[in-house]
Amino acid sequence: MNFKIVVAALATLGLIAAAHSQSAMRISISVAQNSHQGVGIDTFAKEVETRTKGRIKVQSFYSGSLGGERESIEAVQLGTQELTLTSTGPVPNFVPEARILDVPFLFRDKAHARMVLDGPIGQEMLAKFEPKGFKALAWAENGIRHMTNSKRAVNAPEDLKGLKMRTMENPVHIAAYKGFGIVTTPMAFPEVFTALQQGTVDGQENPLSVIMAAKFDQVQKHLSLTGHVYSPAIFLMNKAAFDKLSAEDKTHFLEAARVAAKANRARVDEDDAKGAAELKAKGMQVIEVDKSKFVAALAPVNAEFEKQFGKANLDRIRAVK
Ligand code: EAX
Repeated sequence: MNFKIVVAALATLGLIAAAHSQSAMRISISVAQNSHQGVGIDTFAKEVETRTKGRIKVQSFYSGSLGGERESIEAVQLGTQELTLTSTGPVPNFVPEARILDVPFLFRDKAHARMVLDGPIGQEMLAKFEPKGFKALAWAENGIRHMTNSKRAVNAPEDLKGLKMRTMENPVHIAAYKGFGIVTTPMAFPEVFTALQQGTVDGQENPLSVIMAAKFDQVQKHLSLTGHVYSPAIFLMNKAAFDKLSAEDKTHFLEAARVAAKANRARVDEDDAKGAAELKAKGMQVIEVDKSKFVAALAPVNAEFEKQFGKANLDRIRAVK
């Protein structure tokens, strides 16, 4: 046999073996693929693959198939999973400084929140993840949260008293919702549909994007457009996995996350534009509320938050225009 051919054949085999041994990185979300977060991670995976000319592949996992958000963040911190896109719900358990972003009625609207997150305040916050074992690639968006339940129409804050609601595992949300008189039950997202279906809890709160993606209309009757809190999302990567990348690939990952966040936010806007009508068509009662009453009901809790987070820090966020 011609020696050169053997060498060429072995080299080819070697290349194939090398290509195969380079397993894909993993990224997860807790909601379904057909969602604002699905668009986010699918765009990210595609962008990484294109920008690295196929050298690096990212495989997407949806619907909490790798675990809920807290478990995914833990896995990314440990490095058993490279990446996740998560709401900031469980993030304060890892990076306490991020709590301030979950304060109810802090942001005027999505545009305000995006400006804060993409500006100096948000970028300073991303850096706080590094000492905890994460590379925070970019802010993305979960959306503005509204309340649903199966018990009664919630028109005013008084109607919330005694409602048993699932909350995220987030200390700021829990404190605030207790302030409304809600009986709070923190729970990981993958368990929520069944808990609502079985009546373990009466309600939950989430952006329209999540309510639609999770089909909560099948198990919840009343939707109140409370818009009580903005819910950021974040692309997190295991820090060691990021540090191992070449300088060029690091840029590719950061750029991919930025492009993905844009696609994710665009889908949130689409969902917000059509969500109320779509959920109504599916049988939900959609209630426009007087938001100022809900803001007023939280005044005592907000005074607490001002003490806890510092009025100057909250004002710095409020002042962004
Ligand atoms: O990130 O847990 C939640 O309610 C989150 O909003 C949801 O998993 C999407």
